[in-house]
Amino acid sequence: MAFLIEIKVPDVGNVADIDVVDVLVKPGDTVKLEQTLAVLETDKASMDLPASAAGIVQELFIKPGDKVSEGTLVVTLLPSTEAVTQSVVEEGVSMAAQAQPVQQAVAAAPVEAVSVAVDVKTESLVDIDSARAAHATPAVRLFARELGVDVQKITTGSGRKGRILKEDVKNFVKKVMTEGAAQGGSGIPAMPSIDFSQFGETEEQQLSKIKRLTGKNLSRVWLNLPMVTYHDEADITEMEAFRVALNAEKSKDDIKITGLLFIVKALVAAIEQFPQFNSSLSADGEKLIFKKYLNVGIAVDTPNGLVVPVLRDVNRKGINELSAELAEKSNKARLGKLMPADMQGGCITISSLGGIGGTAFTPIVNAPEVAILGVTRAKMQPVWNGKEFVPRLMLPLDLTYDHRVIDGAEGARFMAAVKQYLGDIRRLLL
Ligand code: CAO
Repeated sequence: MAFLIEIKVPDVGNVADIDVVDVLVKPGDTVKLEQTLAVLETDKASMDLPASAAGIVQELFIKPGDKVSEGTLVVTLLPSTEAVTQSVVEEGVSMAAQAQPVQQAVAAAPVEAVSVAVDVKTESLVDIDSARAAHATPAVRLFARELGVDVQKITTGSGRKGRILKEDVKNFVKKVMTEGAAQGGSGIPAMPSIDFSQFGETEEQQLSKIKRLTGKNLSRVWLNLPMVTYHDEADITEMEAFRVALNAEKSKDDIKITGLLFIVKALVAAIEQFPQFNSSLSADGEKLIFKKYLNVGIAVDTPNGLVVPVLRDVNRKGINELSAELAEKSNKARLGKLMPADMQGGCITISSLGGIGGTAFTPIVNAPEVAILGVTRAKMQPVWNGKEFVPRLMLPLDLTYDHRVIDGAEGARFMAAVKQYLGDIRRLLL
């Protein structure tokens, strides 16, 4: 009498009416141990039914579309030495060890059938779309889709027989994020890591928090904004004479008036003529947002790095009031006592290196602002007045702007206005 092995749906954890989405064998097929017989799906997961016995399919009891529960007969197998041997050869020693009890059960059974419950494991989930390729289950695919991951890009899965599990999707995302961060914007290759100690003695120093944050922001702006820097010089001979005279009137304890505040006032007057310099692009790049307030950020060099406190409503304040405000904020900046609110709401920034030197530089726009004015050291220069060379104090100015918002001609006109106000500060009263 031929013995038949009955393979039934095992205990799948109190779930009834499980859908049969695919049946992967037909009568006459030789089934190896662990070969997937069918694919079942609940509303939470998809699972394959691997054969825990080898043999030849005698009869199939399920078809796609059926509903099954624990104990439902799936298939009967005719024991076949060839199938078992094949399983042993192909699956290796561990599989052979699993096959053995089945063989023994078949040999010992005096009756027609031996029931073998199918072992269903979560990690044996298969893809119902392509059960034979069996890379990932629908649940894992859905998870991957939610994260925007193409599962085809995950080349190796850590599940049984290389199947892709949720963990693999998570690891893939981590890897891409890490590489992306190292790679930087626009797919630019990461800088190589170099062991400098091979060339001589070195010492590592942690960057300050400000430097790290500023660095990230500057890189982001550098990569996102098409920036142009326009250079010019303003004749500040009279302005400087006036400033020196004003300071001469002050007592030793009064706050000195710095040339920077005249530049702030000239900038503000020019902005009132060219309001696009007091705007920001909307995040989608479709709209310009014009600001009706006028706050100017001043880049301040501190031991911990660069910070930009904001002078508020500069169009409504006089130079004395602004002098006090700049002194207070730059002191607070150097002592590391600025609050976040002190650095928010800027409309345009001035970066002045004039106290140190320089002839020109290219400052980076403090986005979402659209322009920044760089200032370097004023110096006496011979200037041709039509008849002769005369000594004039010339202040180098560098205007960097976001070219998506400001055209080159607008940038040049704006700078001409700034120069005009600095060249004759009486115009600030007009
Ligand atoms: N030309 C010639 N002399 C200048 C000058 C210029 N453009 N700007 C300043 N000076 C002089 C000042 O008159 C002052 O001279 P006295 O000591 O004789 O009075 C001296 O240089 C020092 O000025 P200061 O830099 O301390 O003061 P400030 O008001 O001009 O600037 C501040 C204030 C806070 C902007 C400045 O101290 C600072 O931190 N600058 C660095 C900003 C920076 O790092 N920018 C780079 C950012 S990277 O994009």
